[in-house]
Amino acid sequence: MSSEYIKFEGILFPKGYSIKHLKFCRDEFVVKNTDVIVVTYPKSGTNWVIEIISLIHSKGDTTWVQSIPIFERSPWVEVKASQPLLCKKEQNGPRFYSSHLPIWLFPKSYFQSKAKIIYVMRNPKDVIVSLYHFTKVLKCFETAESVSQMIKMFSQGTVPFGSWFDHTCGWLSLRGNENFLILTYEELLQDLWGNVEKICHFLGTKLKEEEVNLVVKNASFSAMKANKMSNYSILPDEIMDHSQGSMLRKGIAGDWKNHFTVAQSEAFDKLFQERMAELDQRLFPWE
Ligand code: PPS
Repeated sequence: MSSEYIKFEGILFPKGYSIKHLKFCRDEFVVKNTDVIVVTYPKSGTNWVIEIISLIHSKGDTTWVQSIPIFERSPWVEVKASQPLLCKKEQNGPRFYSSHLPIWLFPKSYFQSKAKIIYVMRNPKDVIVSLYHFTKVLKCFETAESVSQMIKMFSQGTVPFGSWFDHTCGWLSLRGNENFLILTYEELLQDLWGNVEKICHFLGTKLKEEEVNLVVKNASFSAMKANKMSNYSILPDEIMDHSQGSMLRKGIAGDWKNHFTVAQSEAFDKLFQERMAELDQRLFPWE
């Protein structure tokens, strides 16, 4: 499965990524104090949080989210094609961008900045399922033959962006920093309203109650699925095979129960315990 990926510093990246750009991104990209960055391991709720911060920025108004593609509102810093968007003169508030990079490949300048990072985590078993389905859709990912194969590759870290365990442990080392907010996909599902308020507080944005209501309504799974600027349907067939599924697939917690056998689940739980034992388990509020 990994033969067509590129490798940088031992981490696999999808086809089309550039090692030169990944080096530039780590060593030379200049993070600004005013930047707001959504950082995630893939399939953890990145686009959901981008939609939420876009809507917070426009106080719940949908003009921006319905006119500009989500990947232009918050471009991927590790993708070379994003550079012109990231270098655009700052307009109307902070620069938003996203990243799946592990902390050790992230722009070094961030660590001397006051930029804000929102780190989103999700039950890795649901990440596996989401990733398994998405490998059939996104053409720069190599299609996984089965959930079983995906569990194996994921457990070994031989998937794009490397090991979930290393990614999560690396970024969680920043917990407690005032410019670092941790969210989980499961908590967003349970209480979107409360989490929108939490994000507003983190960003220093004050919204009226009716504006928070609009953010919640317009960032719902159904609203995003219906918005062609947020659902990736505008990407050409060379990039995404829309006949195989979509970015907004199910949008639920616990879909792993429909895909894992009992033995697979137990083995993964054991691995999770081994790799994450030293961290406070309350950081991982999922079943
Ligand atoms: S990516 O490709 O890594 O950027 O994907 P990412 O955005 O991180 O994660 C995709 C999953 O997030 C779900 N999603 C949502 N769930 C609930 N509500 C909303 N609004 C929402 N938006 C995106 C999306 O459906 C993917 O999860 P699965 O389990 O595949 O449905």
